[in-house]
Amino acid sequence: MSQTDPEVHPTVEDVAEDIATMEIRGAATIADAAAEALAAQAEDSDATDPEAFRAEMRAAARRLRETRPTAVSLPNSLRYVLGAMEGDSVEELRESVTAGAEEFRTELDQAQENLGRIGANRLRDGDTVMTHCHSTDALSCVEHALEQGKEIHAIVKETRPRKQGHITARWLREMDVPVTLIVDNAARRYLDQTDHVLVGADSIAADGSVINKVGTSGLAVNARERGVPIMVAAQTLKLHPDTMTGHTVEIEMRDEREVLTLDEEDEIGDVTVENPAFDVTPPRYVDAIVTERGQFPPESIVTLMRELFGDQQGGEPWEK
Ligand code: RUB
Repeated sequence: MSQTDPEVHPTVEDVAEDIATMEIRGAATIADAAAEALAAQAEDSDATDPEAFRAEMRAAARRLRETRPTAVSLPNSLRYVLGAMEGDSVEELRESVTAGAEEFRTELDQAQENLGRIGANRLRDGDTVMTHCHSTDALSCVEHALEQGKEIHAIVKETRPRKQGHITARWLREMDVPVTLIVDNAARRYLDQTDHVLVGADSIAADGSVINKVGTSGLAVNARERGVPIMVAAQTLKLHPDTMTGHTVEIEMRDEREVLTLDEEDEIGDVTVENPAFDVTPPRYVDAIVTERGQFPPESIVTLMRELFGDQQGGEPWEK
C-alpha cells in the first residue's frame, strides 16, 4: 500500500489475509470472496465526498489484487465490480458497487451451474473421472452428471503439498460418489481405469494453454499417452484478457515451508526448495475447455475471448 492509500475496511483486510494464506482458495471462490469484500467496503465506507469513496474502493481492490497472482478470476472480479461503480454522490456510488458485487456473484453461480450441465453431457453412465486439486467448476460437472442419473466413480489425486485432493474427496463423498484416493505419483498407473481426466483452471491463455494446480501438465501428458481425454472445466471468468496482447500468466511461488518443515530441513541439511503452485498445460494436451457458453477445443478459445473482451486495453480501474 502506498503512503497516500486510504485505510481499507477490516473485512477487506481479513479476506485478503485469508486468500493469501489459502483459507479462501480456488479461483471461483476467491473471485466470489473478493466481490463480497468490495461490497463490504462500499457499505461501511464513511467517506463524505465521491472522490474519497472512489479512492477507498481502489485501495481495497489493490489490497485484494496483491494477494495471489495466478488466478485471473481475482482481477476479473475486481474489474467487474469497480467497472459497475458510477454516480455523482457517495450514496449513488455505494449503491452501484453493492449492486455490481451482487450481480457478479449471482452470475458466477449461474455460470457454474450452466457449465456443469454442459460438462455433464461429456460423462457417460458408469464413467470414472480422475481429479487433480479441488475445482468447484469441475465438481459441478460431476454433480450434474449425477442429477442426469449417471453413476460416476472418481480417482482423486492427493495433490501435494497442500492436499486439496482431500477437499475434493470430501465433496464427492457428500454426493455419494465412490472415491479412490491416490498419491500423485500413482496417477499414471490408474489412468488405465480412468475415462476422463477432469480438472479446473486458474487462468486460460489466448492460445488455449491451461494454467492450473502444479501437476496438471504432467497428468495431461500421461493421459494423452494413454488415450484418456482431458477435460478442463472453466467458466469464462478464468479467461485471461492480458494474454491476448502477449502477456504471460505469473506462476505463484509459495513458501518453502509448505514442502519442507524446519525440522525436516535440519535433518537433511541445507537445500534449496522450489514451490511453484501452478503450471501450464499446452493446448495440444487438452481435449475440451468446458465453459458456461459451451465447450471449446482449446485452440478456438481465442474467438470467445475476442467476443467477451473485444479490444479491451488500458490500465486497471484500481490503478487510476
Ligand atoms: C486451486 C486450483 C483449482 C482452480 C479452479 O488452487 O488449482 O483447480 O483454482 O478451481 P489453490 P475452481 O488451491 O492453490 O487455490 O473451479 O473452484 O475455480
